[in-house]
Amino acid sequence: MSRDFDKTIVTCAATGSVHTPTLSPHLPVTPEEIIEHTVEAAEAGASIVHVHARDPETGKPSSDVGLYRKMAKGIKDQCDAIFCPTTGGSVDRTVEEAAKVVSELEPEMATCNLGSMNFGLYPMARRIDEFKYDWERDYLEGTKDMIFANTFEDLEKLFPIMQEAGTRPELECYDVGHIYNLSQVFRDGFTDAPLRIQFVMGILGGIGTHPSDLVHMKNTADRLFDDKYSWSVMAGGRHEFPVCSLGVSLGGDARVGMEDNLYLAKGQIAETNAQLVEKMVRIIKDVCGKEIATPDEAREFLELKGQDKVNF
Ligand code: KMH
Ligand code: ZN
Repeated sequence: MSRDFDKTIVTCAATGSVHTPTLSPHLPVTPEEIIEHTVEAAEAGASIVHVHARDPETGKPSSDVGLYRKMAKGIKDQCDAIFCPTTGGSVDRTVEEAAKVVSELEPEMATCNLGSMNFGLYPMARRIDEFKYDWERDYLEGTKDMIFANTFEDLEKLFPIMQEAGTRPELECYDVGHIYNLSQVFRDGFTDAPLRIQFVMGILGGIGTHPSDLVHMKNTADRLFDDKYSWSVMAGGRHEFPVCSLGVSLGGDARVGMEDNLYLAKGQIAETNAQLVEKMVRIIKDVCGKEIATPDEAREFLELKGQDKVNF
């Protein structure tokens, strides 16, 4: 992939649906907390903010579009970061439920997951003796017998909804097969260039976090999509910073945040998402020698419709 744009786009994924509140007392849960974390992350250099909703009382992942609308508005009132909600984060919702955030809010970007897979969160439950909320243990342990389903039929439903809303999909590829799945739906005309891929590394059920894993993902996408795509990378847990640093060195963009990783360093829990973004920004500037893209620079590069065309 050739890339004229030489700045790096940082995404902050502030809360997600992988971690549960007991794993970090700092995980933002209410719309107000998520807004505060993402606005601070944007001030620290994130030009895209990726958001999941959680039940404000219990912290459980939620598909309530009202919560998404509240967060989207709150973030837009305070900063110009690109709002990119999930369409797949919670494992137990249908494609129709997940797509409502797109058809109702018409955001500039939203995620789109490219394949079905195991999604094992259950090892995290072993670290905890006592959970804060009743749902957490079952939620994590239940992933031992759970399939994260994103079938071709689901994709063929989701892409037209995105197209209709003018929302650019952020194409989540958790393994090499997902890149081939994307190639199929791209050739079938369900989504257009420029493609924006997120390489998701280190989910139990997907590809690992070894440097050669990332190089293999990139080489495969280069071969299949050449200059029709750009990419960002994220990695779970302690692999976040090493893998993102490699990704930026290879010409990609980086995603950090509490959705993927709760620690700034071994034994040092992050208190805010902005701290994770600040660390990534330092690495990008000081180690990789690159500059950080502003939200408007990211919009132009990713060919987004603009903040004035969203419905929130
Ligand atoms: N939860 C991450 C592993 C999404 O939200 O649709 C990937 C993700 C996908 O962020
Ligand atoms: Zn997500």
